[in-house]
Amino acid sequence: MLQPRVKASKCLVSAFKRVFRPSLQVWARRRCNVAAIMPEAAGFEGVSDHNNLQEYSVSNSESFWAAAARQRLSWIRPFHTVHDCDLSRGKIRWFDGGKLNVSVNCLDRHVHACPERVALIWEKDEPGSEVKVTYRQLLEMTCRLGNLLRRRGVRRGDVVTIYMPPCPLAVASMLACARIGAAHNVVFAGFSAQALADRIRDAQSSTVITVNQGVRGGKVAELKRTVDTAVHSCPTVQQVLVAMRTENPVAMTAKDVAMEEEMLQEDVVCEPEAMDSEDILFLLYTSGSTGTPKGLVHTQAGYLLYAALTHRYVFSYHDGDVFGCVADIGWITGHSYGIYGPLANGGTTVLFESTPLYPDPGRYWEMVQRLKINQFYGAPTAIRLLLKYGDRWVQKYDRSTLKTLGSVGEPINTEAWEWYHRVVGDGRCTVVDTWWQTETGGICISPRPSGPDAEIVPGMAMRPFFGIKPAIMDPEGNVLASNHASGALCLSQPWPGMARTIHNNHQRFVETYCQPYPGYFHTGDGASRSEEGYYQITGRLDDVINVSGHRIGTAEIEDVVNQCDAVAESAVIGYSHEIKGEGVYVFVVLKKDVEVDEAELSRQLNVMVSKKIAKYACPDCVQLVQGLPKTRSGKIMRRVLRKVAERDFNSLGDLSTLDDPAVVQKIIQGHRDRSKKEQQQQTP
Ligand code: 7RM
Repeated sequence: MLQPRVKASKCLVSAFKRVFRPSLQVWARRRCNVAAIMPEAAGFEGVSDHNNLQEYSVSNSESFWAAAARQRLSWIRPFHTVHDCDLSRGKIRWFDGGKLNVSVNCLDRHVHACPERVALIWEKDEPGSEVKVTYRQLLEMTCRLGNLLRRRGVRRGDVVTIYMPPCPLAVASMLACARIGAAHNVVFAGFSAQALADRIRDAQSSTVITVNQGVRGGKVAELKRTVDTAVHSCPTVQQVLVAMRTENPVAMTAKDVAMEEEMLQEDVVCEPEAMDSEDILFLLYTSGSTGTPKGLVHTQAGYLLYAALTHRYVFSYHDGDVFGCVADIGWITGHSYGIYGPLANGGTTVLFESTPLYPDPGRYWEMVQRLKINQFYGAPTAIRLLLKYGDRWVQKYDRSTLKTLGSVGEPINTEAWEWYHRVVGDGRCTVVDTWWQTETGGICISPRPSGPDAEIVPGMAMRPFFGIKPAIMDPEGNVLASNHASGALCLSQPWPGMARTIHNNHQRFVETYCQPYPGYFHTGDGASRSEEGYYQITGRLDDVINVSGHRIGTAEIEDVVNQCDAVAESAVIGYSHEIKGEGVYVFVVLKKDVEVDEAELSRQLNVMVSKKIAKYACPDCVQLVQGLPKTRSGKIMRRVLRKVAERDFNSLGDLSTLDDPAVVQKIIQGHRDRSKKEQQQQTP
């Protein structure tokens, strides 16, 4: 679709002013208001508050995104078409005709404006040893690395795999790829050699960038050795660039390149490639419902614009703020809110190398105090973990710089939300539960932006971002138009940040996201819309269970279970039940030093669930476990628990992404012991 041309001659404008002066004053007032909300939107007619700006952004998405793209991004050549999409075929194109370079947008333009501004604060594993990197320094690093990659044969369109912990050289590696037009493929540095090899092979990478060793939670990880093992089964790999995170030398092979040494030989100026808007910026692998991970593809302009805009407006990021996203760079959250959003906005962003418990449960808040963090963005799983250790670890530290607290990755239960708000934020910070996916590129639903006084309901993502139009579907594919509805969450129109395809498998992209509800983007999550029109994410669709004909989100039950004093964490699974269709199976991790047996806990939970939800939602089975099977990003692998609950122990599927695969055997043993006890009780 072409951009509308809106240009009136001067004399026409003055004639218009003479006739319509009174109404023009009203318009000018409005224009003034909206500019305070979002300067990009100044000039949108009839827009005066967040609500009508949101409506405008959805019904005039071309003019909305055109204005945002022109004002937020620096273009080498302007785009001629805002969007050209056909969701039903998985055709998604934004800003065609435009050329730009993402690294220039994230670095050069800020170096021109304020070279000594801090771009990165590298919060190394050992508290108090942080390293600050200015925009000038980061540009220099990026250029040297860009030149090195070019000299070593990396070309526009190649895929470079990055296997590094969060550190400035990892960011420079990503931006160097962007500078020379290569796509990066960051693999979380906690993945095994096999998982890494699968991803290198699927991406057909010939270059890998890594570090000699990683350091996390006081422990050393032999990352280079893991890469060596992976590369054995990756015939495409020709070279491995090795940076030194520690001083310990590692064995180097013929393929290995001493990265920092060679960087020193390179020029500090590196000509940026002029990239087309729809060229690939990066691949990022994520798990689907099958065993094979999918390499989601994000492109240049749309992704960057969406990351920048959401970062600014969801978190209310202002110039000079210090943004603290604790997600690893190996996940989409690290990409969009650890790096691209903040850097596109000329912000200062924290790269967190450690863990929430190192050296003690006060780490996050000690860091907040020391680095004067203004926005903190983390995951509910960590919040629940820290909550267990009590308030004193938080209260020890000055958190008065905090303004916004963000939550991402999974539903945040009310208890964790309230603790985050009351204890961490002293009841004065804005808490934003942000819903989005690797596929969406950036935040799609969250309580902000909205008026500063707009209500925020605990544990609810609530409001669609600009340009996002959610739809709730029934199983037959009908749009549920009224409020007070629940069903499959779809997004009704394309937005610039969405993934374009799955690397080498567009068919799978179309089948997974576009075909279930033709014309809509299928998220795979369930959601409900309240009477007030607010959205609540109920969890993956496969997590919605049906008990005696009643629908219930496992997250809703977990919410209640987690309110039980004895419970640290839980996972609720639906399993086939003779009479009810599906029964409720609860896996529970107890708080430290709590002693209660399964029967007693089961009784307590039944009372609580029937009181807070309904009798039908009561647990049929409660199993105590030492730990839940979690991926390294902290997501519970429900698929495994479902298999256990179904006694299907022989087809557990791919466990390579689990943080600690040993917990699975313990859970199976616990399940067997439990069944034996039950049988003994039945046969006297
Ligand atoms: C950003 C990220 C995506 C899946 C998504 C949901 C779940 C994420 C929330 C959430 C409830 C939230 N990308 N999810 N955020 N569920 N409330 N605020 O996590 O690709 O790794 O995962 O995570 O199920 O589909 S992701």
